[in-house]
Amino acid sequence: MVFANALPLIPYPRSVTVGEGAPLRLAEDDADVVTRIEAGGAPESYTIDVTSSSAEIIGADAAGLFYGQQTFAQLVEHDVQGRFVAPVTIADAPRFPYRGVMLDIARHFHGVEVIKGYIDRASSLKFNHLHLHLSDDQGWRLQIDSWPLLTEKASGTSALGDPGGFLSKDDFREILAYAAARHMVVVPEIDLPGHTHAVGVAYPDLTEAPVLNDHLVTQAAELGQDLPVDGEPFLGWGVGHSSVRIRQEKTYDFLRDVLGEVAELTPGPYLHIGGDEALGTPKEDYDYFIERVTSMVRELGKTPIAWHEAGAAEVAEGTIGQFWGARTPDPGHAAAIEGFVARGGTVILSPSDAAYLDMKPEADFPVGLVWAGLIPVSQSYDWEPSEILENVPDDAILGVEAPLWTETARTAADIDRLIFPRAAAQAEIAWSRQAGSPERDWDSFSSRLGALSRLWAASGWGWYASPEVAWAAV
Ligand code: TNX
Repeated sequence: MVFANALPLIPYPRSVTVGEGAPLRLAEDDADVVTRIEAGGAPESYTIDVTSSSAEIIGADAAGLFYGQQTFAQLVEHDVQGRFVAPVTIADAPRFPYRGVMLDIARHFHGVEVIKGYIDRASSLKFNHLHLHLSDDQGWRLQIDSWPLLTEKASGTSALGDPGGFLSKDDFREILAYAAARHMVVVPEIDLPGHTHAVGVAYPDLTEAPVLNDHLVTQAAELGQDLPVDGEPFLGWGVGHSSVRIRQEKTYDFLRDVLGEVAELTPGPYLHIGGDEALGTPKEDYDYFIERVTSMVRELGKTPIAWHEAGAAEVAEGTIGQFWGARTPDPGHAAAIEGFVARGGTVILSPSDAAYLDMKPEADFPVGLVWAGLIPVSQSYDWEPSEILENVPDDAILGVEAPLWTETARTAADIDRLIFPRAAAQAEIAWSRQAGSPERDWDSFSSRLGALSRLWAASGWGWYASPEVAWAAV
């Protein structure tokens, strides 16, 4: 079988030819590895050529060279004499241009150092977009000069009463630069019109009073969490109770300022406006809001992204939809996402029962949620982007994103054990050839995954040692 010979690479490259001869011994400083950029190939593509006497990594662009270096790092082996690489020729290019991870720094605030660590981990797997969820009911996490009370009054706490925090603009710029150096585009999200309880803690006349739904009330009782109280920090994690005031002009003055500052800070092309779980908002108001705010983002010079619910409204032309339904979608969710495509937009796939990094992998796992089911590693690997949404043509799929919501993820160690190893599965789905191709198969993936733990251990990164995988001794 093909996979028995597959090298321990994730995501698996497009073409790998094992060479002949003795391995190449590497100098301590990698001085014998030649790297260069040769324009002309596909964006982000690269080649690697290792013989017994030489090693060369050629990127079609700077990102391609960076990805070639990430692959090369996975090829390096060790023995008593030091480091070596076996002869091999690789030609590689990504399947999708958008390969994202999301980090929610609103439910639990995670600061610059943790975010940089998240970038290190993600970029090593060739993810090229970092979506930052910057605001939610529990806190506002980015400095906004024109509305300073957002961070002064509404960033002090996290879910469960844990400490909060926020990113200053300089912090944000530091993250942008760190991400750019690792070829990751930052996608900022200001979640609207729901998930805005924190806005009302800072500016009460911008938000509606909480609208409680039955699920929220039952869940809060089960978890022993308080219900949201207008104007007070919210320490629980029930959703769907908050909204900005949609039928007043002041809200749009506020949003023009906030989204304007975020757009000005951010060099990338995208601005995510949320749009999910506005459960207490009348449909007419929601539709009016989405139409207006996606157009506003366009006027600010950015491409709007919104969660799939927004596709049921008249989103601005070209708005990108992010699907978070199940791999076998509820018909309503599938219909909503088609709205983006009908208006010239594309789709990012984040199927919650496979790509959600915050779901527990097993029932007694110490962190994580379970609303989309348990997601063992094998299930996280078990999906094919072109097979989720029947009426979305393949060329309308921009890519794949793996979100990490942080209701329960309080520490960097919690983040590690939720994202690894399942982020590696999403990386392969986003980069490698489609399901059914050689190596894009659980037996191959899981055996290659077992070897990756060496690299993670050497980098000081934690992971969940799933019993489904035969892990290499580290
Ligand atoms: C659903 S996915 C949400 C988030 C929660 C998450 C927890 C989405 C667009 N909304 O508000 O944090 O579930 O898994």
